Amino acid sequence: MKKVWYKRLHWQIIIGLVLGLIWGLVASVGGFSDFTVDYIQPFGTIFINLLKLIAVPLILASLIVGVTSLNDIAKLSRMGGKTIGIYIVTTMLAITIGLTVVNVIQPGNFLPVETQEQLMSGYQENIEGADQSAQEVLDRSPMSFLVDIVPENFFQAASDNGNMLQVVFVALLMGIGLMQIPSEKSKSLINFFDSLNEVIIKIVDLIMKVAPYGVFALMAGVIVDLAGDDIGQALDLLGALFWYTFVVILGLFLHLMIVYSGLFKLFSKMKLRDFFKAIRPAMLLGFSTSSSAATLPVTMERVEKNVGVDEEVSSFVLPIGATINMDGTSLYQAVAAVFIAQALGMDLGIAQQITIVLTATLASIGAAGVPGAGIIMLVIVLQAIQVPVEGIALILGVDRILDMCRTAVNITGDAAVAVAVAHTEGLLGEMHFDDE
Ligand code: DAS
Repeated sequence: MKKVWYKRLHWQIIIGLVLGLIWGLVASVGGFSDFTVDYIQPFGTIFINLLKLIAVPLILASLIVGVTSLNDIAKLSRMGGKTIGIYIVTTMLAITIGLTVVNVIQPGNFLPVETQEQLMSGYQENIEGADQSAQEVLDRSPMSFLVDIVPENFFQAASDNGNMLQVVFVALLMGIGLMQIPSEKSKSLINFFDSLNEVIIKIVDLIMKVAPYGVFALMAGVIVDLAGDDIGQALDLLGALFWYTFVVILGLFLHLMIVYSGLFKLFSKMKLRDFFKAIRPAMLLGFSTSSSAATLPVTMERVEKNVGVDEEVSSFVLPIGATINMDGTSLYQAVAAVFIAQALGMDLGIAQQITIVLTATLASIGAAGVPGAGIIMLVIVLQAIQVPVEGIALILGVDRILDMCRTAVNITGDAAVAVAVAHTEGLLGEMHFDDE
């Protein structure tokens, strides 16, 4: 039975966002800010802690499964190598577009400096070496980021939430190690991580069910924290969030127009307009479900029947793409990381921006094709550039709207790569449209 609109999770999250904003503003002028800070904001902290809790096992399991599956793909055929290569290139181009747009428009700097300082002071204790100023931490030698990636002992990485990149490093090492041993020996361990990955994705699903309440509490808390002295600061944050949302959507639009039309000019001479017309139902389903995995059957049907990609290519490229190729998510993570740093008054140097390219690429490979996966993996990127993960509270309210947009782009990217691979394999047929 079709769910009534307000029963759908993304509408519930948007309702949570709006009610949280209203509560925060009314509490500030109505004099019950303390009640909000003492009894409502903690639920927002719990939600953030849930995201941090799940990040380590999600990264470990999904990256190990992702890396070992990349190995199978590359081994399987020349098509595998081509597919992975184009996935990585389009993902890095997406991140570069995101970084360019967010550094040019600088949405976080729409916040007055005193607001940025107030926000940062709230998170200061979470920066390594709390007595150091945030900028001093960032100004440490660029090599310190590299040194911090390698944990001193195998299990410290998983336990020490201080540096998620260590978890990534351990996961990559495990994946590479697993590829070096005979498959009869590695199969059981890979199956273990595969099952763990499934369990974690179910837990992500459960966490997302409480997202409306978490978003309500976070937004109420953020507004009260900011508006404590002056409601104008809360309104400044809303203004900055508007520009942040605009930057993400602009970046996603530019990526669609520039990267995929460039890909078709190189590999298929297909018109972008026709391509979008052929896969529009899949894009819309991805937008409304915020899940690449849930949309996969429709993506495959549209790519095969309407775009003309042979099943031999689509049945190979699309399932992998739904799992490890997320151009929209990687672009969003780059923008979100820089926006949070800007909003906290932190100037990121070139070393941190390069770190974002690398970690957002990995984070998007590790992100599962389910609602909310992208913001959980954003934890890696923030930890890598030493921006307080609590800054996620600033953007969580609008995350679901952006999840819908970035998922639609993720799906489009998978389909575009399927066209490119099919063309080079001589397996791209005629297009068919519904009105034909
Ligand atoms: N919702 C994820 C997907 O299905 C993307 C994300 O969360 O960033 O692609």
